Amino acid sequence: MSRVCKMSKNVREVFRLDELKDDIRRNMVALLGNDPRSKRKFSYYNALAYSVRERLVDLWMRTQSDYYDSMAKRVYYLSMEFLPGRFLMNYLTNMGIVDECREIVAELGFSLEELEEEEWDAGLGNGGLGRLASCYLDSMVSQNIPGYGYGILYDYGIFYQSIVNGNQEERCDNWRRHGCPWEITRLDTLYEVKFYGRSETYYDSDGNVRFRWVDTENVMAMPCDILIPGYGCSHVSNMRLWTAQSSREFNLSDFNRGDYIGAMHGKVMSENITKVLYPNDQFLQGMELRLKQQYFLVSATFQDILRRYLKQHTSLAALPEAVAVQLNDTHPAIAIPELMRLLMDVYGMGWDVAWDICTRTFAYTNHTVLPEALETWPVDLLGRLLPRHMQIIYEINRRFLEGVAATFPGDTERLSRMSVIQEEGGQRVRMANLAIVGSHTVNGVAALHSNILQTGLFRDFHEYYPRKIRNVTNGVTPRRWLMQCNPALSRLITQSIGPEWCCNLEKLRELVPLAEDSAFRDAWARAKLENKRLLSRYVLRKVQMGINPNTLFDMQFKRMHEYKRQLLNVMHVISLFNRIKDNPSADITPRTVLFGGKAAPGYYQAKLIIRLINEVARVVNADADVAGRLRVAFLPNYCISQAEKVVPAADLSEQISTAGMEASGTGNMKFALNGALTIGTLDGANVEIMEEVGAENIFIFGLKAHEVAEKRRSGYNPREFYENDAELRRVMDMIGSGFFSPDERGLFSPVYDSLMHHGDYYMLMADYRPYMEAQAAVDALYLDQDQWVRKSILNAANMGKFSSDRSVMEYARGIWHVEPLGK
Ligand code: F58
Repeated sequence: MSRVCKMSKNVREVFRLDELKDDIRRNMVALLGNDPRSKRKFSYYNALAYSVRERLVDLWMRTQSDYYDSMAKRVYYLSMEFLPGRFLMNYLTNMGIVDECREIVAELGFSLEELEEEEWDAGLGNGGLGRLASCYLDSMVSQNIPGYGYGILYDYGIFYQSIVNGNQEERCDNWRRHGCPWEITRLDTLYEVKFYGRSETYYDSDGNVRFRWVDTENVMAMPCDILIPGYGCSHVSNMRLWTAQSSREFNLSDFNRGDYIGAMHGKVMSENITKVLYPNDQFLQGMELRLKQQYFLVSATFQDILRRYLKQHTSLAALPEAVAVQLNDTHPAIAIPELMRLLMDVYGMGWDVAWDICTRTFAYTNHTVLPEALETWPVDLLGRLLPRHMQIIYEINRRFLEGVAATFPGDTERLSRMSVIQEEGGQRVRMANLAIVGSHTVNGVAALHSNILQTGLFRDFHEYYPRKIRNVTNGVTPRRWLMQCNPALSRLITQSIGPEWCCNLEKLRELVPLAEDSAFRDAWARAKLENKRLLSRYVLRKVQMGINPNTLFDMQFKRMHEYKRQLLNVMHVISLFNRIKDNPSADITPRTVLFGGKAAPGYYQAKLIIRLINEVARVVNADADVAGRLRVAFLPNYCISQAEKVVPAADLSEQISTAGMEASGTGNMKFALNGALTIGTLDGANVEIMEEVGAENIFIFGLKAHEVAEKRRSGYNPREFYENDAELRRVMDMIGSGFFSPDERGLFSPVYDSLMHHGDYYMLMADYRPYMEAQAAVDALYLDQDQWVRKSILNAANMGKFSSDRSVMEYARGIWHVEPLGK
């Protein structure tokens, strides 16, 4: 922290702020070829971005030589997804120059906010898993842990969602169409990535059998770096994202044969690898291109890691002492056979030595227990695309099962459950099993989730490797998710307890006594109201709808998925509507219910729920009896920059997944950190949020994870709830009968049927009444603003645990075995 404060004192000098205005003008001309007298916001945003970035390059090079000189152990975070969102404000925040920059930009005739809005989000991920990776990069570099992100630079990130006649429509997210000032393309670094071909045996000079991978089709990987400044900028790291380039000789042979179009086709096909992010959340499509993307990331990354390592080491034997690789879910798990291949086939090691190095290098984080999201690849496909890897996987499995059989003699059922190869329904490679076997540590992302891994999904593995499966509860970076997104509240907090909280979130606890101070409560309420006003303006701009900042802002923003139960929220909205219609003079707490989230393009039921939200909104918002008491809106294209507007303005955060299904959740943390009260089930990290903020400051309802499991076992009958609850019955009948879709009566039958006729897998019917009761408690409390604000303060004050700084330190000490540099 002392370093941070020192930096902010002489920030003008360090970042040459006196020259910033001239640099912006210079970049307008020299880099962008624009007339500085033009008032184009986009040009000025770019000129500012380049001028900010160039101030970090020096610090970044210094950081890299620090790491090199100290021979520090490095952490590589391998992820198919990163969700950094926008960079400009994050750079300025972490450099500590937001206010200074605002002044300079004003002198040029702009507001910082309007230039900020010119930036497109880098949406290189689907949701929580990708955003977590970005929070972890921020926390690693801010705490001087030598870490790098490795991922893919997709040309098209997560699709742009628009709502047309109530339906989701997807448009391609051509986010770099007008360039991206943050990326530093390394045109001179290229690695060759191989595909297809076959594995050939030969004898080396000592007469040993060896393997080589031949007759391959090759694609080149080119890196593009994006700098990641730590808070206070004592260190600057980077994420390295790969793009696919066609290989030259591949084309040349075709060109020489005179087949120009054929050669161009090959070029286009190979460059397709990094074209587009797969938009599925919690569902894996077994497409060949997806597996290609995974191996492309892994192969390029390991060439880069080993090149860097071999600059300072003569033997690979000490790799695990110098390198820790964290696999962000199983998506990069093909890295395990890849490292084995490199160590054996390229560097000549024997199996046992190579395997020991491998298992001491990798650790794997699991983010889901949903069966449809667990990756398996058909053996045929994997064997065709990566023949040598398939051989290695078989050998890993053979040796592994030998060990299991020795520990559990005669237990063939167990062998087939634990095998890396699934036999039933055509042979497939189970990537989770491979990742567990090839890693030294496996972690879940919240206490409940890790417990479910140990006792449920990975139980056999937990019995076999009793210390391998552990927990590291997720966290979010307080820099972006409080300091940057919520200046009003941050200012108040800093005035009250000093600035240290943003690097030591536990400090927020000093706010606890202030919850009893009515002047502080007023200031807190004013900050919230200011944020609600800002959001109201945004909503008006986006969906042309006026919302009243003095109503309770009830928010559910996350990917659309049945297990997240946006439908349960809608059922509550419909119930409120009915209550108002039945008794128009009833005294009810005015609410604005806001939704946002993307549905996977092929996920029919999730898309239908978006439509339902919009149709319910249409009916509710047009009703004169309801006016002023209930409003509903769906904000299109939920993304990081939208989250930064939504999160600070929430009163109530909806975290209502079926217990046992949300691994952790991180939106829950962001909302509570910004003073929203949570209504939620005992699922994922909600359990730990309750422990931290106190059961009296959160609205917990519904079945617990073990009760959901028991109900599934003993037979769950959703109709029972329908028959015994008139209010629920009425809601269901309205959905089923076409009340919200008068022109197409059967439109929402699939929604009705999923609950009434297809078993209500996510148990909405069972949780409806408890949810309604919890919502009634919310209404009552909101009427007592003093108590509400008190609890809002206590929520934020007790969120210290959920800083990603804490999570990253747990990984560093317990899994990666690295210490912050300079300590
Ligand atoms: C999410 N997973 C979990 N997966 O659902 C959430 O509970 C958790 O907080 C978060 O990870 C971080 O740990 C998630 O976002 C994906 O998006 C995958 C993308 C690739 C296909 C499979 C799902």
